[in-house]
Amino acid sequence: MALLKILEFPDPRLRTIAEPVETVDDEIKTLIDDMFETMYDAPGIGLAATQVNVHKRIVVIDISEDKSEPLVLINPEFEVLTEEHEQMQEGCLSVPGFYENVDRPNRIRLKALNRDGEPYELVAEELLAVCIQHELDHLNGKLFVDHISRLKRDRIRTKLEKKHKLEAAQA
Ligand code: QAP
Ligand code: CO
Repeated sequence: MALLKILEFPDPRLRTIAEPVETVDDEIKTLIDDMFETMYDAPGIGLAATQVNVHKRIVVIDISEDKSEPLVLINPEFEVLTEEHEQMQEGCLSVPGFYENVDRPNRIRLKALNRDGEPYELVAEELLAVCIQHELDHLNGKLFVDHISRLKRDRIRTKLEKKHKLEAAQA
């Protein structure tokens, strides 16, 4: 197992559109295991392969308190099941230290493949629904900061660019 390096906003590689997985082989399974280790270490509740600079349609999620509900999403798709929206404060491992409210549909149906490459479906609500939509955005090169005002996004960009300059100077 290995901890992977997480790309941070405004890294342009986060804008890459991920490619579908053709076969769930050992290489993909190792990547999934490393993504879980990286997410739990952070700690976080969701991580997309895009964030670790692998541009394949793979997401890992665990919204439980005790790492007991790992969810693997390969080639995920969702449909919105309600007009109702949820406003939730979102964060992101690729936007460390910043949290903003985002509006999203609060009930969706997910279709994906699991770690064994088998198809499954589930209906998700509230935090899980929000988390799935947030992570699927990553696979399409989108970030939660794209859902907030330009002013807020630009402030976050400036602060993170400063942090990255400091980190580079210390390296
Ligand atoms: C996406 O985000 C999410 O800023 C997953 O310093 C978040 O796991 C969906 C994290 C909230 C819905 C609601 C963020 C860790 C983790 C940080 C995460 C940080 C350390 C974010
Ligand atoms: Co994120």
